[in-house]
Amino acid sequence: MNVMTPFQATVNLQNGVIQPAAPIIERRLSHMRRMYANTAEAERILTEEGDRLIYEVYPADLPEEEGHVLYCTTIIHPGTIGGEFHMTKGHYHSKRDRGEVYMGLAGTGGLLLQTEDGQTHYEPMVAGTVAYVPPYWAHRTMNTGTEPFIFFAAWPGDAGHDYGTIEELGFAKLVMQHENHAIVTDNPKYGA
Ligand code: M6P
Ligand code: ZN
Repeated sequence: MNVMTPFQATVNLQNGVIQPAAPIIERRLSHMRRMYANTAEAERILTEEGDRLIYEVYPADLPEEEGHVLYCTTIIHPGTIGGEFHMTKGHYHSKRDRGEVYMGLAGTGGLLLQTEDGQTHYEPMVAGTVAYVPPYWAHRTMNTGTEPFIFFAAWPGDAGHDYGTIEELGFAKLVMQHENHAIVTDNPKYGA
């Protein structure tokens, strides 16, 4: 039996920084250039404006093993690409029957979910929203506001991240800016 010493960490509720934490993960537009529906606009931004920082993840320094509960914060910076809100890559869990829980800490955002058998779901999120990701649902979050959108996440240590399925197929829905709010539209490229 490997008994870990209990510990605590602090989440800064204004900027999402966890201390102590493992090294920060930075996701820039170049890491997800084909994930935005308007790929031409993504390429234009990369060429003319540079490699935008889309989001950052502060992960707890914990083993990715069965029995542990992993956690992190994610900070998605505000902005759009061809009208599509800045978002995470999104993933299924490698072990599909593992769930996850999110809690909004600051800003305004959304959680887009889908299953492999074609169900889709969208939940808006603000500070204090607890959104549950049941087993089998792929999940992606987006910033639908004008300030950083910050949320906390916790999930089973052996869940794993499957990015490949989303990289290949995308999400069936897009979350787009329409006047001053978010609308969920069909992804014309989904399954194409
Ligand atoms: C949430 C959790 C993390 C995930 C992060 C960024 O905080 O689901 O596991 O890493 O969002 O999302 P992604 O890994 O899809 O880029
Ligand atoms: Zn997850």
